[in-house]
Amino acid sequence: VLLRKLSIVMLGPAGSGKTSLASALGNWLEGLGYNVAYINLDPAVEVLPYKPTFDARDVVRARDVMLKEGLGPNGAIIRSIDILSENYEYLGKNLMNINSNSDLMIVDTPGQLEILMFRNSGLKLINIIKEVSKPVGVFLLDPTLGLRGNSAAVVTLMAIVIRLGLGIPTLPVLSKADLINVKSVIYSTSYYTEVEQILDELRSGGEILTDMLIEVLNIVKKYLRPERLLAVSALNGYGIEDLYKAIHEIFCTCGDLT
Ligand SMILES: Nc1nc2c(ncn2[C@@H]2O[C@H](COP(=O)(O)OP(=O)(O)O)[C@@H](O)[C@H]2O)c(=O)[nH]1
Ligand SMILES: [Mg+2]
Repeated sequence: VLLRKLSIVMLGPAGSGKTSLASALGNWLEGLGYNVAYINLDPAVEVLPYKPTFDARDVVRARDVMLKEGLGPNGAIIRSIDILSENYEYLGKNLMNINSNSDLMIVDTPGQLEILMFRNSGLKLINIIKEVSKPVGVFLLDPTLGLRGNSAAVVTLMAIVIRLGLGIPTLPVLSKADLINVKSVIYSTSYYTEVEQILDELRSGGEILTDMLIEVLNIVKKYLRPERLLAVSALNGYGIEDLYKAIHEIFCTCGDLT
């Protein structure tokens, strides 16, 4: 019987901090005595801060594809993910082995989240992870983008979209917490009051799409419970323990039906 263990899947736009957090969270878990497997699914990465247990670049390197097939960087990444997914048997066998020889897997993904979500090859990779483990997604958003109060709403909404698209429970997480005043972005300021205000305006406004917006904002409000929206720093470790607790809580409550 295959025991499907936890895998933590780092998701988010390029530069949001997936690779850094994979390393920081893995280090922290190793410090607790866990045997952590690191799965790199980014065929375009040059330098990794962790030692990959499985490395997509052993199957395909985006740079080689670029040269060989005369593609640009984006085309090369898309083609690389296609090639990776064509090797699903090899991947599945390796990940299955790794799953049984480790306590949990941390999965690092390509910057191009849209490849995972909107291409069959990307979804195939996620399916392999689902077959060999019980994945929990961590959706990272860099809060220094200037979204300010809205970071909370945006990261929560996107995590909901990912949850629907990839079919794995996904936690919204703000990265690079060392660079922000966490309190000002999270239980924010005003974030609740802001949403309440927008809702008030909408209710009295009667604009097109008003009903939809009200419902969307209500969803965001509902999922914005403080214990769900997390901020972490890969640099100084802020929030890593809380993140792991939240991941573990989801892992334990999701139930394994196989
Ligand atoms: N200050 C700070 N910088 C970070 C943190 N995490 C990542 N970075 C930086 O953000 C950039 C992108 O990080 P990376 O982990 O490669 O992002 P990825 O593309 O999502 O894998 C790099 O320059 C990192 O050094 C963090 O927690 N704090
Ligand atoms: Mg990366």
